[in-house]
Amino acid sequence: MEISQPLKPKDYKSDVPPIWCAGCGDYGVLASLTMAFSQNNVKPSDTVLVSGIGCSSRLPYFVTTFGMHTCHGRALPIATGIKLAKPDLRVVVVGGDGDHFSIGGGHLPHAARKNIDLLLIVMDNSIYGLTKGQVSPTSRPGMATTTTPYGSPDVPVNPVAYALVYGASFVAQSFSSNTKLTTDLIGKALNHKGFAFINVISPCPTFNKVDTFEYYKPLLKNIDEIHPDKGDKVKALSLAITMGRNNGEVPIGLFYQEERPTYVEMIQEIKIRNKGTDHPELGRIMDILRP
Ligand SMILES: Cc1ncc(C[n+]2csc(CCOP(=O)(O)OP(=O)(O)O)c2C)c(N)n1
Ligand code: SF4
Repeated sequence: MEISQPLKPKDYKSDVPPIWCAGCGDYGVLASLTMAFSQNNVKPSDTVLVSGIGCSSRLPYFVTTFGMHTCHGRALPIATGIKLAKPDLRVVVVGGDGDHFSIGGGHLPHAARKNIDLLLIVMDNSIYGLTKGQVSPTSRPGMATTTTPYGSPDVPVNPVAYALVYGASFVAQSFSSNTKLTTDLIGKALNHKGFAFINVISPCPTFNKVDTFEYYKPLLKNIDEIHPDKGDKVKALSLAITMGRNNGEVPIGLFYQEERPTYVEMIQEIKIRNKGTDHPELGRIMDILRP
C-alpha cells in the first residue's frame, strides 16, 4: 500500500499486534522507532528491517516497512548482503543481546570495521527471553538463570566498549522507557553515513527479575554534559568502561560519532583506482556493486 507523506508514527505500525508480554521493554523501542521514522520522513517502501530470532527479533512484523525475520545470530550478514545488492535501501537491523553478542558475536566486529551503512539496534535485556531465561552475554556476574542456577561465572560483554573498539562509526546507548532519548538517537543514527550501533537497555520483566525498570531508573546518567565532544573516542571508551552498568551509574546518550567512507564508497574508490586492470577477483567484487 502506498501511503502519502508525511506519515505519523501510527502509520508505521502494521496490522499485526505485538505479542510481547505486558511490561516488556521492547514496546518502548518499537514506539521510539516509529516516532523516529515519522520525524525523519522514512519511506516504508525504501526501508527494510532485518532481525534474527528472539522476542526482540519479532519487531519487523509490527512495522509497515519491508522485513526479514532470519536465523538466530545471522541478521547482520544478511543485512550486509541486502545493503550491497541494493545500496539505496535503508537497512535497520534489530535483535537481542543473545543474537548479537553470543551466537552472532562474530559478525558485529566486521560490519563495524567495514563501516557497512546500516543501523543496528540491540534490545538488551541481559537474558534469553524467547527461550525462557537462559544466561546471556550481558548477564551480570553471579546472576542465577535456568542455565546458571548457582550464578553466572562470566564477565559480561560491555556492548558500548565492544562496538567502539571494533570501529563502529556511531555508538550510543539508551533505555527503553526513555522514548525521547531513544527516538532522538535513532533519528541521528538514521542520518549517519556508515555503521551505527545503539544498545537499548530493554528490561524483560518475565525472565529477568534483577535488571528491572526500578533497578535502572535511579542509575541512568545522560553523558552529554560530561562528554560533549562526540569525536573523542578515548573518552567515550573510558566512560563505557568505568561507568559500565554494574559499576553504579549507567551511561546513556551518544558516545561517539565519526565520518569516514562506507564499505560501498571504499569499493567504488578501488574500482576507480583500478580502472582498466584485468583482475578476475576484482571484477567479481565490482559486479556485486552497481556503479
Ligand atoms: C541456531 C539456533 N540456536 C539456538 C536457537 C534458540 N534460540 C532462539 S532465540 C534464542 C536467544 C534469544 O535471546 P536474545 O537474542 O537475547 O533475544 P530476546 O528473546 O531476549 O529478545 C535462542 C538461544 C535458535 N533458534 N537457533
Ligand atoms: S519474555 Fe521477556 S523479552 Fe520476551 S516478550 Fe516477555 S518480557 Fe519481553
